Amino acid sequence: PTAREPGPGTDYATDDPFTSARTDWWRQDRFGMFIHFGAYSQLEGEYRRADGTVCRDAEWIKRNCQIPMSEYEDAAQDFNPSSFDAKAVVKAAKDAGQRYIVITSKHHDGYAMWPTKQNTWNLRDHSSFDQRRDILAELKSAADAAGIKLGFYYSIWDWHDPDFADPATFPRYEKRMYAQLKELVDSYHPALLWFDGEWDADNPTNRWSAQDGERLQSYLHGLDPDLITNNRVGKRRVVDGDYGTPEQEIPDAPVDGQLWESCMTLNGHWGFAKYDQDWKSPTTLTRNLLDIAGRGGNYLLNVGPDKLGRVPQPSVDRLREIGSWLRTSGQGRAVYGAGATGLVDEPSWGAVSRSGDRLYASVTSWPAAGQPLHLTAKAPFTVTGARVLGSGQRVEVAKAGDGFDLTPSGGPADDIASVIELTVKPVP
Ligand code: FHN
Repeated sequence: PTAREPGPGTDYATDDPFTSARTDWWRQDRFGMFIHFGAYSQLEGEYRRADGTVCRDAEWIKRNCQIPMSEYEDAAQDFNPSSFDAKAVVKAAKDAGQRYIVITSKHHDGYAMWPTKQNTWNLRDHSSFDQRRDILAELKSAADAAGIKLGFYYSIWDWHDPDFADPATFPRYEKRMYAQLKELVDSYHPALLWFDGEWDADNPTNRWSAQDGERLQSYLHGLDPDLITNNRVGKRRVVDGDYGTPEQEIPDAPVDGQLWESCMTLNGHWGFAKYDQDWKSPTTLTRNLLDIAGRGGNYLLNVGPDKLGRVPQPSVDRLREIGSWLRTSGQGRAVYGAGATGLVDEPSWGAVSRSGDRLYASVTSWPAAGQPLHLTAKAPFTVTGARVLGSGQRVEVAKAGDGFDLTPSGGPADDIASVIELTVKPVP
């Protein structure tokens, strides 16, 4: 493989993701869109067996519904996501206030969403889609035009490649995997690679090791020194990529020694499942983002386009509402470029994040008139200013016990969360 020279000053032995210029955008942006889209989307979550019974699942439908490979391949042959509109997807992300997108280039079913040259199990060669189209290229140019970063999810685990499961043939698979990743990096210049399927606890045939992950990681850095990778490039929960990836959960406090990103679904599934209308509310989703930012993490919120490539309307609606909260009265300052405070404990009445000399207290339980919100200090600091974003409402600040009492003079500014901006000065 041809490797580019490492970027000036990039020494991966000492490069610290917490401070590296390479990860700067990722640490600032905080909020991204995950997209699960692949051959499984064609089934829209339902598989009708020969005996008439219906089995339901989303991106795991092949395995969990035990669909014979030939039948799954037949379904993929009909896959024609002709309504996939990269500009509309990017607009939905932009409207949500999401600043990066991570789309499945290949999920566990092994189906590549770009015209890979390593096999024909891909959207160009095995589908009913317009052969001139390349949705990853379309997404890349729409994202570039909108100033949004694009990354690719890539599953190491592969249900389709016959060489994957046998240790004797695994090196052949691995060679193709390296070649596919090189295609992705060279053709689309992704800002990050999001690996998955590296585990072997529940998959004994997957012998992927931490060392395999390290080798892959350094190969990728040779291809693009600026590339960011998640931790699933090696063994999960061993921090060998740039950041940890709690899934469907939010750590209940800042995580020591690790950048992290919580990935979560909007309903109960990653891939499109037509029967799942159990959508989380915009209030819950926005508050999740605030909790995550205050604990120093990122939020990767998933959409699963349908078989035609359309993002479900309930997803678009919810994303728009989160974005509208972020755009209102500069409330987005509580998220973008903000992180764990290091100064206060997380209060029961909301979330607090910090950006430089500002604390953003996002209040989800507004106090009754005249009642204070207590902030417990865990390091000494003084407060020189306080106001509610949007209303400009006066907030009285008084030293009290182990911290400060903040007493607003009126009602909440926002039903989802009202943000009190405090100007603070740590006491050395
Ligand atoms: O099995 C996958 C699942 O389908 C989905 O892609 C999630 C997203 O983080 N990751 C895996 C499970 O850890």
